[in-house]
Amino acid sequence: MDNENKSLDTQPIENKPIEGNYSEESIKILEGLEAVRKRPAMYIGDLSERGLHHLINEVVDNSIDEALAGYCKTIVVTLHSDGSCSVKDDGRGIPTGPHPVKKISTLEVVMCTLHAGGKFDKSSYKVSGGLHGVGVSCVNALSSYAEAVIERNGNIYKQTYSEGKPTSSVEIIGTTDSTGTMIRFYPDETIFQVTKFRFYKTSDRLRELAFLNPEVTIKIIDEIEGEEVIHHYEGGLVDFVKYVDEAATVFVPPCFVSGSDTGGLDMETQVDICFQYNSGFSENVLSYVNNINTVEGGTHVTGFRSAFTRTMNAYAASNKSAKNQKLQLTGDDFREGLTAIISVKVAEPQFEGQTKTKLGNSEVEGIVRTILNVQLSQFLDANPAQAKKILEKATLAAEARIAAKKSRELVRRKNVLESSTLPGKLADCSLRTPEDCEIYLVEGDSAGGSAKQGRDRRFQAILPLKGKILNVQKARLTKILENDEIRAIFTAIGAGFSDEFDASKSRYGKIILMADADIDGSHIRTLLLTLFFVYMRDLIFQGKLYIAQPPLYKLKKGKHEYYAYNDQERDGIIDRIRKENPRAKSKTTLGPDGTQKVDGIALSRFKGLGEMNPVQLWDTTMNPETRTLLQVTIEDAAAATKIFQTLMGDKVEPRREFIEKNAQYVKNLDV
Ligand code: 0RA
Repeated sequence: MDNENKSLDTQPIENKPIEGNYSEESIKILEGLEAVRKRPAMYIGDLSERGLHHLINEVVDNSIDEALAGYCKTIVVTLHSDGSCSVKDDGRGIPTGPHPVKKISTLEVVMCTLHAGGKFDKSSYKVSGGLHGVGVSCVNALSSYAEAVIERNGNIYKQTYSEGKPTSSVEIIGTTDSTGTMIRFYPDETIFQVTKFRFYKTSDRLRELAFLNPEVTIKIIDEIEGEEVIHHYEGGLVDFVKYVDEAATVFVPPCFVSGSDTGGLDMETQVDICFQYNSGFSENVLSYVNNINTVEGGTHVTGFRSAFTRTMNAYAASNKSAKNQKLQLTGDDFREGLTAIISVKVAEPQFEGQTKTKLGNSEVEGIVRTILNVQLSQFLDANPAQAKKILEKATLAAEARIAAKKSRELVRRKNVLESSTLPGKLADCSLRTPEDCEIYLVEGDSAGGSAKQGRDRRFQAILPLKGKILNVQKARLTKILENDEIRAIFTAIGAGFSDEFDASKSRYGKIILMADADIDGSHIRTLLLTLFFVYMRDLIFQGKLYIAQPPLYKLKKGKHEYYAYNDQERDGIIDRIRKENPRAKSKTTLGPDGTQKVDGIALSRFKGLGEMNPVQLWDTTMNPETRTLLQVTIEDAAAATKIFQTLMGDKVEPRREFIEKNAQYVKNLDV
């Protein structure tokens, strides 16, 4: 996989789990962990690599809770060479004595009963929790084998499990001076599509947790790769903001705001915010509730935005320079080049929205607003030089916005008499039902031409793009709107722009990026992904963005043609043909056109999309019956933001380092 797909993740859509097949016979009440094994996707989202890594998050979240309660300092996550994962913490240890209600060991209740993962004492509330917050018992249920080792009361206790059921009682296996919990699990190979843990995937989430919880130290050991890393950030959100903006030019250093309030309810809501400005033009706001990335925002983000705009405007009004007197600065103006992290800890979070990542608690909006209003105006008063820089930046943004509006109005007026404003280069499809339609954004006019001829024009539209599109990370709105290629993309999709963008209005159900499998193609894909990430992110969240996978090789033996999408497939096809033709002598010859012949098999490498004729392009890359599409998903918004800042930001050195570090991904693509 190439580097651009690392955190803005892609997965083959064929492997998507089929969820909730509620035939009549399956409607019966399932009790306990059997339910988890029968419908695993309902509990952990899916059974792909993502679901697999959720297992680690679920276990770590319990240790984070223990840390937030003030009892745990260090968490060690080990990816063992036998394929298992263990999570060890130095908290109080899961109680092993009899459970007050169930009478059996509390450890067994926690490990083997659904939703029994929470704390039993009411004084502390559970603040962390994975996306699904299903607890360690689900992890146990989805493991072929698991064990818990508890250090508590001077003893070391151990219990083992298989498929979520205990295979031993809680036994004392030694004595100890320390306390803590160790849970080791072997993901069930009959349930997950993949069971190999990946270091970087594990590390990305644990780094994020370490930024959000500066009191903990999280160590990750990969026994297979021999890698080891310690995440501990004393600076918390300040370090987080610096990390995200590492490749950007920062001109207002981090401002940290922190406080808590009950908002008139029983429990305190803790608010931590950190922001800084870089010389770029996009807004990067990452928000968290109880360590969960709230990609759909919610009341905490609303509170942040309104307080930010209000306080900034109030300051601008009382510190008017001659220039900005005439300008009305908007929230957008203040958010150009802003990187901010908002982290709140809420006792009883209500999650709403399509993906349950939008905070609904109404009291939180006011709590965030009040804390930010007070502390942000204190910051501005105490740092007049920084405040001036922010105002200057916002003023420039406002001027550009007004100029952009004027040119947009001009464009609109010009088009009044035209019935259709679709771009001339677009070969649209004939169907008008978006969910059935797809658009290919194709690199280069020649590939665009082949695609236009090869497509099924009923439901496939083609938009050829000329050369490299504009890097939206480095350009201001006005310039972006002046760019023909980008305008063509926006008008073809037809879902609006910027503030008015509404992904549900997309004219196509699938937007498919199709570029060559070489360095240039990879760069174009990254630029396009950046455009979608920054300006059309909801299309990604709604699962509408895809990457086409053209083959790398064509093999021909007699009348038969085969396509291979990687070296492994190519070798597999050669082996198969050889087995079917056992008498063929092993020899290699070179054809006149440079085509290699191995045992009479003509092997050619596709250098680019343009090399395929329309029929080949249809067969290999566009025919829904035979093609492979990678769906673009944002699994880790923080990591994705960081990657785009690095790849597209203005500092060269971090970009070079990043590409070198991820060279193996780049290489896979270019071999
Ligand atoms: C229930 C009660 C107490 C601690 C825990 C669970 C606990 C769970 C996990 C899971 C991973 N690490 C953990 N550490 C602690 C409180 C026990 C007490 O009052 O001593």
